[in-house]
Parts: sequence; C-alpha cells; structure tokens
Amino acid sequence: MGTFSLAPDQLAWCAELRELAGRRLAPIAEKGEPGRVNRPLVAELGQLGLLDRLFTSGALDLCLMRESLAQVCTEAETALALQGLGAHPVHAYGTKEQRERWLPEVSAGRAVAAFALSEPGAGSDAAALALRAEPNGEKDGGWRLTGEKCWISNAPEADLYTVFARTGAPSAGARGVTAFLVPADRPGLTGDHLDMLSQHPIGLLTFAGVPVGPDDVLGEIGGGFRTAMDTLNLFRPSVGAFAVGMAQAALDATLAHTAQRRAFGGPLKDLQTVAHQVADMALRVESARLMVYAAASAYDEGADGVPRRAAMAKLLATETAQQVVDAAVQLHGARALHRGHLLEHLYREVRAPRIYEGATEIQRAVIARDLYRGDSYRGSTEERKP
Ligand code: COS
Repeated sequence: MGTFSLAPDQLAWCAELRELAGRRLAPIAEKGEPGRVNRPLVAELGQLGLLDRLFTSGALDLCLMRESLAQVCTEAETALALQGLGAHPVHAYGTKEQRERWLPEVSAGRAVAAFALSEPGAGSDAAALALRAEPNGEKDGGWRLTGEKCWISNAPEADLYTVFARTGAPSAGARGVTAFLVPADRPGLTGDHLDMLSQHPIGLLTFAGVPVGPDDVLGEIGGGFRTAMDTLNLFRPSVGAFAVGMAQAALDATLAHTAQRRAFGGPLKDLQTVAHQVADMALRVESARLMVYAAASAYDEGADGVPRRAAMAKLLATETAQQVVDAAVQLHGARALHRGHLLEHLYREVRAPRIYEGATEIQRAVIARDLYRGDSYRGSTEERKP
C-alpha cells in the first residue's frame, strides 16, 4: 500500500476479486437456501484460494477481500468472513495439533467454523458471559460446558466452534473466561436456527454438559477474553470493509440510475440537489474506506492504538454505509423497495453490522477509554508523548 492509496497490484487484485465474485460465486450464492450455510459456496471460496488467504495474509488483505466481494455478492463475503472469524482463534492461539486438525479443512472449505461469544444475557457486556465450564472431577482435568450461546453465525450447522466459557468465578469477570475449540459432534451440543431481518445462517446453541478436555483449550486458561478481543481487533476494521463494499455498490447503482432516469425534463443528475447528494455519498464512502485501510494497516504493522483505530474504522464505516444505502434508496424511489432489488437487499443487509462485533456504542466506549488513558497515539504527525 502506498501512503494513502492502494498499490497497482492491490487494485488489480480487487478487480479480480469482483470479477470472480460475479462469475464464480454469485451463481452458487443464488442457489443457496436462505438462512442456511451454503456449503458449495464455502467450498468454492476454498477452491479459489481465498479462505487460505485468511490465514496467510494480514488485516489489509482481509479488508480488500471483504470490500471487493461485498460489492458484488454479500453472501460470498459473509461466508468468507465467518470462516475467518470462527477459525482465527485456532490459527492464532491453537496448538500444533489443533491447527493441523482443523485449518486445512477450514481453508479448503470442507469444515465450517463459528465464533461463539454472545449469549442471551451477554452481548455488549461480553465479560458477563455465563456459559459455565465446570471441572468434571476426573483425573484428566477436563470440564463440562453448560449454558447457551445466541446469535452465533453459522450455528447450528458449523463443524467447529470457538466457544468462550467461564472457568473462573463470576466475580473474576473478563479474567475468568477461557476459549475452547468445540467440534460440533460433541455430545450435549444442540442448536437451532434464528430467523433474522436479513436471512443469514445464524442460530443459538445449547450446551448440556458438553465434555471438553485440556486438549480443547485455545490459548491460556483464563486468557479467553483477551483471545476474543484480539480477534475482534482484527475483524472490526474488516466489518468496516464489508460496509464500504456495500456502500460502494449502492453508490454505483445510484450513479447509473441518476444518469439515466429522467424527471422534470432531464436526467436526475442535472438536478443540483441530486448531484450534490451523490457527491456527498462518494465523499463519505471514500473517507470510510481510508479509515478502514488505515486501521488494518496499523494492525499489520503492530502500531499503537490498534483497538481504538479498529473501533473508529468499524464505527465510521458501518454508520456511513447505513446513511449511503438509505440515500441510495431515496434517490431510486419506490423501485428500490421491490423485493429482490439490489437496494432492498442492501437496506436489510447494512443494518446488522452496526450491532455485531461490538455495537456502535461499544466502539465509542473503546475509543473514549483509550483517549482518557492518556498514553494514546495522537496522530501520524505528532510524536507520542513519553
Ligand atoms: N483489545 C485488547 N484488549 C482488550 C480490548 C481490545 N479491544 N478490550 C478490552 N481488552 C482487555 C483490557 O485491556 C482488559 O485487560 P486487563 O484485564 O489485562 O487489564 C480486559 O480486556 C478487560 O477489559 P475491560 O476491563 O475494558 O472489560 P469491560 O468488561 O469493561 O469492557 C468491552 C470490555 C465493552 C470493550 C467488551 O466487552 C466488548 O468489546 N464488548 C463488545 C463485545 C462484542 O464485540 N461482541 C460481539 C461478539 S462477536 S458478533
């Protein structure tokens, strides 16, 4: 990446991804059953080598993939992202055995992964999670998992779950959480689908004494909250990239529509109120995009202030995308509300990213805490205070 723009090879890769999304992925996405995991789509993402890149490239490449796919096929984008979110803790914190067992399968698109953090009573307040990991009392040092997870993408169809459970006392808060790699075929693990505004493979999970052993722990016992937060630091900018891709698609559709649709004796674009609104949409999309790239690059470089920058990028991009998609609907008029219209799809699709992986309000909390800590990164032109 150049200082403020993508390098020619990155731009060419994005164009190639958009082309693949249209030619190879969208036709498979269309055949999928709404609200269910589309396994042929996941397999095709594996075949194209895109899932492998989740684990071999950095945050910026993840953002470029998500933005490019989202412009053409949101289903492919989401299927890719969920493999990454679910399996990243295995990639980053797993033992050699866990990695060898699962990552080749996830990369090939044969195994579907899921990230199970949220619970009915613990969404924004993730440290309040209540799923219990109780010692099984046997010599092997294992546990039994009891409780519920909710709004888990790819559940209950996934093959492996990264599950965050309480191994310490409730009073231990964030420090009493441990991450486990739970294969879907463990006894006592069941689930159900949830029917959402935008039809996604998403569901709830019930753990009725699911056995896990020391070999299933991901990272350190008691270190699970950090594992979750570090995973979100990587994925939050990329949620922003997904939003930027959708906003760009809405902007492109608006440019085409306002150039050809005639009203009051000429094309809509000749009305200054329309042209200025379109200019404003483009301005917002571009600023969100730059913020996303900057946050992802900061992650890749191990720069200061990664949680704050990730939070800023996610917040700005998801809120921007909502505004841009809404403006695009307005400029298209009633046709945008027809079921099956691109904008009707984007209008439903754009809402959830303002909530998941940390709602906008949580991102503000992350930003504010960092600012008040006093040692925060103050911008690229100013030295860090000692
Ligand atoms: N990156 C790295 N570490 C982080 C972090 C981040 N983004 N956020 C918190 N931490 C660390 C803190 O530094 C602290 O570590 P120490 O105990 O070593 O000091 C620990 O985690 C606990 O943090 P904190 O005390 O801030 O926890 P809180 O419970 O007060 O709040 C928030 C944490 C609100 C930031 C957290 O619960 C959150 O991100 N909530 C949203 C959850 C979410 O995104 N859910 C979506 C699930 S996936 S769809």
